[in-house]
Amino acid sequence: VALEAELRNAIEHDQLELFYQPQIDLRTNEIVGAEALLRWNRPDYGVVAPNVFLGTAEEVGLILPIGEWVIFAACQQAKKWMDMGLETPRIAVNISPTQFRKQNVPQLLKDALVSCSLPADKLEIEITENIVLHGSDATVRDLREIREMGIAISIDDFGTGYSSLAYLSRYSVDCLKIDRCFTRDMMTDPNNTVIIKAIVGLGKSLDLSIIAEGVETREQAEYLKDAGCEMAQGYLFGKPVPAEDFARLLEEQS
Ligand code: G
Ligand code: G
Ligand code: MN
Ligand code: NA
Repeated sequence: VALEAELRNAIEHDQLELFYQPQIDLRTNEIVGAEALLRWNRPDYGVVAPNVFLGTAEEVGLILPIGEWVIFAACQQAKKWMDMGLETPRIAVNISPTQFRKQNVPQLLKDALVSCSLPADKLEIEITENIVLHGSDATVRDLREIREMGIAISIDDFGTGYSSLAYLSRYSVDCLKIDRCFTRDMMTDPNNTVIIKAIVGLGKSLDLSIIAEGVETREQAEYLKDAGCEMAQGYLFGKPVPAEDFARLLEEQS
């Protein structure tokens, strides 16, 4: 209950912030995307990571106002970078299954794009397989509508969910994000390299792009590139950083 009250307070008092982590094209080493990751600047505690408070936020329904805030904040930021003349990549925001169940996500995204005058191709959403596992017809319609707007859809933590692969043909998605757990042990566990190659092959045959998460070493990046993986995200290329720091990364490459 204490956390809930403070979390309400956090929204009202501007304590939420988005950090941005670069997504890299493995062939050109250019930044081609950014994942927006939520942080809570909690007075007396410092920066709090989302897994500390998003569970509670889900339970008490605060994920809805927080999720709305995230969408608008990311769109505002992307527009700001564009107005600064920076070559602005697509920004990916995480959307939880609860948001899809309880909110009109397509409408929210549309409102955010319009109010920020942001082109749809600058926005991407990340959803998990669990969204599609119990996917109602309404979810199918929502995802289709979002994609028809020109917003890209990624499957986050791909390979860790419990859903069948059938949804990949039923739902139109653009990108699979290979979960960090496969990248982490890939140089020591041959099973993981087999899984990575399988995901890349699946992506190619379904015409989806593939990004590997949690890339921490050159060796991993080289291996992924050779396996046909196009993009990567991870500490090797950059940790999630505040917007001003991310703008500096964009300046460096333009
Ligand atoms: O930034 P970090 O690696 O600590 O994020 C931990 C988890 O929190 C990740 O699984 C990420 O998807 C999730 N997360 C981060 N930001 C958001 C957000 O804005 N909304 C939702 N729903 N999840 C987020
Ligand atoms: O579930 P999701 O992919 O949205 O979570 C992203 C989380 O992974 C963020 O909390 C981010 O800080 C973390 N992360 C991003 N890159 C790396 C990495 O290279 N290594 C590790 N250990 N964590 C990472
Ligand atoms: Mn994510
Ligand atoms: Na992930």
